[in-house]
Amino acid sequence: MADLKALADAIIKGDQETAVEITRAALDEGTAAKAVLDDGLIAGMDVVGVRFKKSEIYIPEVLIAARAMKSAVEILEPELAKAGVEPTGKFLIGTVQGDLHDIGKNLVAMMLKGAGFEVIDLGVDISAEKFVERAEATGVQLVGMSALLTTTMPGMEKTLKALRDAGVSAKVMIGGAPITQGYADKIGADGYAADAASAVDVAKSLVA
Ligand code: B1M
Repeated sequence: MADLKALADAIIKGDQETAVEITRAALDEGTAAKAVLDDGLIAGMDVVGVRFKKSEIYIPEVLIAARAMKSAVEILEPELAKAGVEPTGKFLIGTVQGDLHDIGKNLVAMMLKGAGFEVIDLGVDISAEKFVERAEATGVQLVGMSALLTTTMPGMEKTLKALRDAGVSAKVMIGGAPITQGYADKIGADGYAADAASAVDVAKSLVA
């Protein structure tokens, strides 16, 4: 039986080798990729977040944990994607300008792929102009924005306005730790999701 607690501990310690090893072993013995993600990787990263907030650890430790998480997530990605069904829609996603956080955004992208969306991932620090240019060029049905900083949240409103001003008809959904349904309503976004799993439900409902 895979030790997902040990996996969470490996993420907390930033032990990339052990995180990758346990992730592979868990998949080999048939543990569901979603359980490895939720009970191992995300559980570990949650602890990292709490410790960072309390200043018990600092940015280098967080970066090392993030690197371990990224390597393990890369192993999980094909398994999560396999759970997908038919192509559901085209989804453009990125982290807004000034914001370099991408772990959550990558998870959302991965879950969307798993649910059958074709995902175009723009990466981090994406300007409103870039979102508009790529949305127009790709003809996506959905544009998703992620923000992890209260200081970069206004980039969502700016991007949404730029998309509307340019006549882009794609539905827009937003998410990230500081984002709420209230904020989504305030700026006029079509959808909000608190986590990667509900992002899939919201995206599906928006293209239905
Ligand atoms: Co940063 N950081 N960070 N950081 N960091 C936070 C966000 C912070 C809350 C930590 C804290 O103080 N407790 C804080 C923000 C405070 C605030 O604004 N209120 C913070 C800060 C201050 C900073 C810096 C300013 C620190 C500094 O330099 N002084 C700096 C900013 C850099 C920048 O972006 N310009 C910074 C830097 C970094 C690192 C580079 C070290 C690293 C990022 C590495 C990377 O992403 N590649 C990092 C990390 C790792 C964190 C924490 C610890 C973890 C974030 C994370 O990956 N969580 C974070 C504390 C925390 O959140 N607990 C913190 C795991 C991830 C799975 O969750 O991203 O929330 P999350 O995604 C979820 C949902 O939000 C949702 O689904 C995801 C999966 O379930 N979701 C969506 C996300 N996007 C969505 C989009 C959707 C739908 C749902 O639709 C499109």
